[in-house]
Amino acid sequence: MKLLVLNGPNLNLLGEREPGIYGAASLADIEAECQAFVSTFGSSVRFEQSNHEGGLVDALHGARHDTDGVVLNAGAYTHTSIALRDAISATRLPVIELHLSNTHAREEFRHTSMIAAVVVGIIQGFGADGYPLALRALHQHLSKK
Ligand code: CA2
Repeated sequence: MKLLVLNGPNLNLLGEREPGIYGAASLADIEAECQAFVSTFGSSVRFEQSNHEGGLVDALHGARHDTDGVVLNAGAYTHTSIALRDAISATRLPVIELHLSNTHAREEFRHTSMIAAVVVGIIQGFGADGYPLALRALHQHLSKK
């Protein structure tokens, strides 16, 4: 299976700031762990990150012909982006929504997800461990199709 991990705005700064909320691992650390993890079940994974809403939409469009499924941490666009929701619906890619933090334990404006209704499922609150958890969930989901 060909999988994509797509990260949104500011997640390129992971490990540099706010370790109390987002943990100490950098995006490169997370990518290395994901790479090792998916190789245990014979899949491949690639990674993209964009700080721009349109960049995330483009990445989903670009994935639609050669990718089986996506783990998406859309960052703050989770709470605002109808364009991202439409892109998930339009591409019909199976997407697992992921958050490092438990957004429901945080500010009210983080309690709403614009994409929740069009994703397969959501993993949040487990820090960087959420990435391999989400890849496992995506793999299981795709295996049943
Ligand atoms: O918990 C998550 O993974 C979030 O998607 C992270 C977003 C936030 O807007 C969402 O509500 C929940 C923010 C990512 C910011 O990343 C930073 C990384 C290092 C330092 C500061 C911010």
